[in-house]
Amino acid sequence: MSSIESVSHETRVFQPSADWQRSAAIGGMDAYNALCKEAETDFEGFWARLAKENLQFGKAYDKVLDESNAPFYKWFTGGELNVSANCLEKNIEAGLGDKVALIFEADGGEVTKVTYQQLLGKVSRIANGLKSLGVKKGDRVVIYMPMSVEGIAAMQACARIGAIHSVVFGGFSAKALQDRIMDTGAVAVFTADQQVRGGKQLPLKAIVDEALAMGGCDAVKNVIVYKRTGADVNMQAGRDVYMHDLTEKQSDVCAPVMVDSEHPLFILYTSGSTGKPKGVQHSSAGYLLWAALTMKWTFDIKPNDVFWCTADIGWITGHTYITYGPLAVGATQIVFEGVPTYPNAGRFWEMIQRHSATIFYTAPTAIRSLIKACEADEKVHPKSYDLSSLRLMGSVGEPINPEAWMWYYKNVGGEKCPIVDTFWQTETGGHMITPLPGATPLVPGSCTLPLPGIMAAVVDEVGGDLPNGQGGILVVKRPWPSMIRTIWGDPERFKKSYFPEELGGKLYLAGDGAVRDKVSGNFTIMGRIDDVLNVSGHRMGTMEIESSLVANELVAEAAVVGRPDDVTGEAIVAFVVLKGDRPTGEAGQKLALDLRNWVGKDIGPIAKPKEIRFGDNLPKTRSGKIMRRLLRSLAKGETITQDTSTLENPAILDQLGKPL
Ligand code: 6R9
Repeated sequence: MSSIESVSHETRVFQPSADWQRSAAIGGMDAYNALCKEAETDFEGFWARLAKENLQFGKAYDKVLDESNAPFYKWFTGGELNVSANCLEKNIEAGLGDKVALIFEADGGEVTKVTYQQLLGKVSRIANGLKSLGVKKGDRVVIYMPMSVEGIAAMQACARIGAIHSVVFGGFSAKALQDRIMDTGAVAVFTADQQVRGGKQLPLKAIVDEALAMGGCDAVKNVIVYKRTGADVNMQAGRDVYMHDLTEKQSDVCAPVMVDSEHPLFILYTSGSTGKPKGVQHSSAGYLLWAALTMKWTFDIKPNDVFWCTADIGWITGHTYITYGPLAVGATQIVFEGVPTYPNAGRFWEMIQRHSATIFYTAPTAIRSLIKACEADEKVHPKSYDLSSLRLMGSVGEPINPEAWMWYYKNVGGEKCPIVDTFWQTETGGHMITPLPGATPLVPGSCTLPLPGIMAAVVDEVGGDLPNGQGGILVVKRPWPSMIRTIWGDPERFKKSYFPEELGGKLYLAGDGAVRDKVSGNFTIMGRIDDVLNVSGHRMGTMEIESSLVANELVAEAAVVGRPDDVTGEAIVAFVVLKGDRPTGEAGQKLALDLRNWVGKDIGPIAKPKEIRFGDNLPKTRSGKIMRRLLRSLAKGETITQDTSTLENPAILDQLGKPL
């Protein structure tokens, strides 16, 4: 793996084949350039045309883009639609009722197929069930569920009645769940008795009980429990109901509730640079338009494709490229409950073979861990499987290093499948910068060019354009339909976080650094410029983890930084000052373990620091600011060559430089 980090200057370029150029939704750079031109010359006309081709409105909109209250942009105002009807009835009316929508594969390997007609029935019964509990348009519903047909159907059911869902990833703790239930003011929570991953059962309902018992969740009237394993769980009379009991007596017809184009479809929490996660609010029409369109443009989705996005519905990738995008375009997709390494690290390849997947979309961290696994065991190497059904592959969540890209290209794609390295964010709703498989020359490690209509740019600290070749701040200069609308309950924070005055107040600040290639103009993402880490493709705020650590009664102060990691991209390293004496040896190891588990319990296992070091103090400037750049060097094991003259206490560096 060491060779992977050593490649820095990328000269390899892979041109789209003639076949791809002929058959793709956007075939060739001329077609791409023409679309970009159309967006530049008639911005609103461009989006109006695409909305007409991709969305079914119940009531026509009056205005494409309302900028009167910028940066609170509004799209397709005055229009009404239903997102679930756009994903279900629309396809059934087009003759796809018997087409398989979902191929669900359980952790243990059992396969269930659900057609569009069947899915409509399921969604409608859940929607009617919600209505029978009194849930109505605009109410918030938290979904804390495993990867399942029921999880997707619950999201669609909310959309059907205009309830706003907020999915919380099944790996988050009771505390994190409680925070989100309180912040949204949810009236109902969907969960399962247990979640099954890698052959292990994990409690979900018990965690919901714990979250609700913490208080502050009085708005929750009902907990709807999907029976996944049949394990014994506590059911509180009058509050808790099994999903099958709620839905089996319901009609499978439920008229979709029309909502305004701007009606919030969902709230999804993500980490920012302060301690409190942000509830990213998305719209209905604009969001759905981009979900559908990027399925066509980036993934070139065709009627016979078998699409597979390996994300969890608890993340934005699972929202846009499982629950909404593939269904909006009438695709067949694989939904997977388990993990890539169970029963062995060949699971992904075996599933591609079993279901003849044609489009495969996963994260660099998964690829890197599978490279390691197959280096150790030939049997789980992709070459031991028939992957010839694949025609296109994608990557998302973090930068993909060129060597992992090459391995994916050669060993999984057989050197014939383009890779779309899709840069985007929870806030952007869908892809922003990505190659198009029939047009863009591919460069390993670069997400290449913005999609048509996305005015991405690299600027300096005051918002001035930078020339290609010069690294800077990634921004988007014009609004786009699927952009974040606000932070739930905190419009001021929305403005400050994403449209900062320092940049002039009009540019969308992505939070990443980027550089464009001098010749091609290709973008390469250089990582976050704020205090956000990317661990296995999951965003974690350093402040969030620090707050958790200092909430422990033994901890006086904590600083968290990221360190490059072969498999997870970044690893969390925490520097901790205790209220009592600094422990060493075994006592130190023991306390480090306790604190890791503390954070795991407080936020969730994904937030556990990989390493903890104890010090008598932290390196601070004379004004008391923690010098994180020094801590980053120490975490990497580098000798400090930076200027430390502004440091209050230089001796501390020795102490913090050594692992426990
Ligand atoms: C979709 C998703 C967003 C952050 C983003 C950036 C990083 C995502 C990337 C990428 C380089 C890519 N990121 N895709 N960096 N190349 N193709 O991951 O959303 O969880 O909100 O994370 O992830 O740093 O700002 P989210």
